[in-house]
Amino acid sequence: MSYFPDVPQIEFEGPESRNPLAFKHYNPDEMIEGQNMKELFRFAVCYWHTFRGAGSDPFGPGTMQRPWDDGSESIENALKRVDVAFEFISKLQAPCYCFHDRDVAPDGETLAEAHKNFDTVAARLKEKQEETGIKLLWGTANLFSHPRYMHGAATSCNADVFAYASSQVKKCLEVTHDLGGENYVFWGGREGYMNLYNTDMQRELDHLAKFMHMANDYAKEIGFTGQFLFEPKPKEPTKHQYDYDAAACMNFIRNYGLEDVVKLNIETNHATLAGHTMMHELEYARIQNALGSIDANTGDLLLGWDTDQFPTDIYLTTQIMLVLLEQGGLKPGGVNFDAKVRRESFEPIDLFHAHIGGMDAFARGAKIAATIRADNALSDIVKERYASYDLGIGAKIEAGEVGLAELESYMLEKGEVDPNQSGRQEFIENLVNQYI
Ligand code: XUL
Ligand code: CO
Repeated sequence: MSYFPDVPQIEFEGPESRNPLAFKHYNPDEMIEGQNMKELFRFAVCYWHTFRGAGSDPFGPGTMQRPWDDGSESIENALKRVDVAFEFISKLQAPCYCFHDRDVAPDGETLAEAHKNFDTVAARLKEKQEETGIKLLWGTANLFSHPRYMHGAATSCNADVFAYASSQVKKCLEVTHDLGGENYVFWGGREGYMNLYNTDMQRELDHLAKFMHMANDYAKEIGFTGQFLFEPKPKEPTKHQYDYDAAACMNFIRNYGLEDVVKLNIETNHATLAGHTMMHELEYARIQNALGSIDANTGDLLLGWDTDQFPTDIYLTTQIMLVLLEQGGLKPGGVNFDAKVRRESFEPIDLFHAHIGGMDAFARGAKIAATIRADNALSDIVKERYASYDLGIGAKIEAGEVGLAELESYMLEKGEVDPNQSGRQEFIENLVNQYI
């Protein structure tokens, strides 16, 4: 039984191919800086947008045609979706997938029923993983959709909600562990606030830290050695999310002694909502040894909300890959397409076009970034720009050999600084264009 009978296995055909159902640049076996593309990207398909997204927006209901889905919350429907998902992911040659507990399995009237549903569907997921070799990049618990989470989960003012969220995470950690998940994500859903008049920020942050330590203790207890990841996001749904950006997350992580426990899952459109570029967020995380994984998508500068579009911009993927290659890849993390097809792209085939385009955009970005790096085109410029710190007074500053008094004597004797050099911004932008 095939759910995509008209779609063949998607293969690499090369840049000259005009086949929309073929890769032009993503070639799983092609080597980039010593790793094949499959291992370099570790592409993941996300369950929520791809298999649960119906295409609704604030102005109207869903538009998606998903002939296999009867729209119900039955176990049968959920199990059938697993078969659809694994056929899709296999045909796409994506090595991994990601889920929230409530994407894959129906919620229950009670927590016990929800756990039971999750177990039933997880058993099918496991079977399919074994059959296809597809791996779970990360699991996560949905601690934001159900109305009980209206005030947040770990930062809710209601202690019972904290307890419910903890139970959900406990279960989801167990299932993720059982499915061999390599990471576990905490996106802070509704962990934030709308108004400080009714909010005890200190208490909420302390609670969030307690929650993370409990999760870590439990992960150790069950032998889950996967990487914990925070996913920064500045706004949506709350006005101010606690995990605003990589810097805010790092401060929280250090403040509460979680630096050996949590890294970051950086998402493109979350970076731009925070007023940063993706490259900024990635580099900020990388230099602190906290870049764990990425959620690949893009926003729309004119719309300005979290549109979760598929990434097709080669400049964007080139910038991302410059940072990822500098780090030597993301393992055990990967590139998860937290992206959805547009509401107007309602046919199943659009799911293939979207993912193929995203994978090709990353492959192309990687090839461009690798050439820039092989030529030392940017690194030579950067090295040269800071050369004054390699010798003389700069070297002494870096080595901690001088203080303000020595620097004053140095400058009193010298009188004026060596002339500044041009930053050559336009020259460098032109140079990058030569590689694109
Ligand atoms: C929300 C978002 C989530 C997380 C997982 O903006 O990105 O889908 O990736 O909870
Ligand atoms: Co995300």
